Amino acid sequence: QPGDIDVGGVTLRNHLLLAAGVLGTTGASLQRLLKLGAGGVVTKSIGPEPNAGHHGPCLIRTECGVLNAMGLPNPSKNFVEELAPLEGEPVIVSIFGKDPEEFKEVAGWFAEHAKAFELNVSCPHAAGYGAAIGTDPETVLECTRAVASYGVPVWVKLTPNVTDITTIGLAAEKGGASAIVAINTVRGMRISTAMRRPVLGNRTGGLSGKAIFPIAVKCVWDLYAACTIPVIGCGGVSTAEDVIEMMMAGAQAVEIGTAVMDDVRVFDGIAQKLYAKDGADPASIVGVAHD
Ligand code: RRO
Repeated sequence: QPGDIDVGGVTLRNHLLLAAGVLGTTGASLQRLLKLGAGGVVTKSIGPEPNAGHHGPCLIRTECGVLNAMGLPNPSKNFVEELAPLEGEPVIVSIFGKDPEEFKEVAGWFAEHAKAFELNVSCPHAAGYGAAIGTDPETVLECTRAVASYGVPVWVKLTPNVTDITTIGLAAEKGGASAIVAINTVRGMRISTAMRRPVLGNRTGGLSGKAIFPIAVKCVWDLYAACTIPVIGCGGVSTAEDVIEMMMAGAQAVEIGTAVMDDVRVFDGIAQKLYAKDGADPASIVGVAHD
């Protein structure tokens, strides 16, 4: 293990984080992932009202990844009690709202428990939330500024479903973000030919997993070139090679989501390769592909 890593105002135990959404709904599962070698963990996104989520099917596997339309299920303010046993641990609380006021309200509940906030302005299938916010630079700036007022570091998770992701990254930076996380899921859908209708209950959803890795690498590459604050890579990472590639594109740390669904020991497996004695220090490869 590499020892403490400082990224975006947070001290992590290694360069690998649990991505938002996967196994981040209870304090016990977050703790388990830390024990299994995650250097930090991001919670499931929490919003202003308790919410049961979309009707099923909410998640399907495809040949190249996973398609989900969970629909932002979350216990809202009640999530505070899940975090109490995790005091002092590298926990990043993912939050969403429909405007800067809602983001600020939700952040207020967790300001004493979060090592950082990750602003989810990028869910691809959330009416009024998510990508509706994350595609407008001015709104991203204002949501970031509102949450940054608590003095807790703010990471902003971006959607790839835009023409130019750097415009949004620069807006987050101007709003006072400490890091940018790229990317959330890519809009997609499947249709059952037998049933002649969309498979997901919500019809459309977000694609994660291997298929989106090249999209994520390109977004990290562009953000690294355009922004000053650290970029954290996310999207389809499942091997140590993927982590190294993300870092060469410019990521200072990497989040892993879909691959955890296949194997909860993925963090340990990657760390063993990433921190092998004869390997290069991962910090020394950040952005080298731009040279
Ligand atoms: O809950 C979801 O449906 C969801 C969210 Br909040 C998100 O940010 N990204 C995603 O693919 N699904």
